[in-house]
Amino acid sequence: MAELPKNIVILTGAGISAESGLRTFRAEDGLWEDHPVQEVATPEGFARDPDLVQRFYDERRAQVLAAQPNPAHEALGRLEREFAGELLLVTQNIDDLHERGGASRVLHMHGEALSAWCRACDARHPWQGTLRDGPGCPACGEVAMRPDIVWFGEMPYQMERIFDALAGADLFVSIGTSGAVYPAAGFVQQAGEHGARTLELNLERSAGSHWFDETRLGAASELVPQWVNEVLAAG
Ligand code: BJW
Repeated sequence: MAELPKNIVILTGAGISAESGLRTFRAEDGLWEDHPVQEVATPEGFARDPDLVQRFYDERRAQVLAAQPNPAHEALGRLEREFAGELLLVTQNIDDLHERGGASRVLHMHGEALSAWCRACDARHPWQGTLRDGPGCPACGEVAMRPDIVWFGEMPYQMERIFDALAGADLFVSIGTSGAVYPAAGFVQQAGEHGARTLELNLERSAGSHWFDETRLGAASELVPQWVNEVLAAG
């Protein structure tokens, strides 16, 4: 390890949940194979065929509920409990495996599979069942619930808080993401411009790999516990 970090921002992507059995997006067996992205992950796709999109996310919700956290999630939970400095865990993932791995302060910038959003009254509700049969909103009763997911063309959640954290970080760590989707793909540059050291942990080099000070290649379940041990041992 170089200098002892005091303020860490971590960004995770689908790769950290791959070893929990949740498929990544851009791998050969990626989710988008059966469903072109325009069909299931845009507001226009939802307007065109809401039943297809609700069915797609009903299935994703069931997969999330059946999955278990792996050693990478658990290591980040341990880091949150034991690291003495500032820590922000930002995930692009819609699963709750970070929380079940022991992290309590997780920012889901692309939304959550286990949450539903009422377009009529803007309320969000924890949701484990189907949305396909058009349930009424528990708050206002309207039948206007959609998955609480950030689709292409929509604004990710809590960007201001994330940009503030990136500006104050002295270490930015990106785990299991291809760097193909913005604004998350640009976080490494933003953190670097503010003077943070930048580290990538991924199975293969991401699209923005050249922006990182250091890249470690391998499975998240091995690299993440190893890195967490280093940070905690240094502190
Ligand atoms: C392992 C591993 C193991 C595997 N261990 N590693 C042109 C230029 C720039 C931007 C745009 C553009 N045209 C359009 C845009 C904007 C657009 C965008 O980025 N499009 C790109 C396609 C270019 N972005 C948006 O529309 C976003 N909104 C936006 O920009 O608003 C305006 C704005 C302006 C200013 C500031 C802020 C905002 C919204 C993006 C919403 C993304 N939504 C999705 C789907 C919803 C969630 C869901 O259904 O699950 O989110 S898309 C999908 O991609 C999902 C993911 O969160 C996201 C990122 O994917 P991720 O996590 O990187 O997964 P993979 O599969 O790509 O990579 C996995 C990696 O893991 C791989 O590298 C593997 O090697 C690795 N791996 N096993 C370690 N065991």
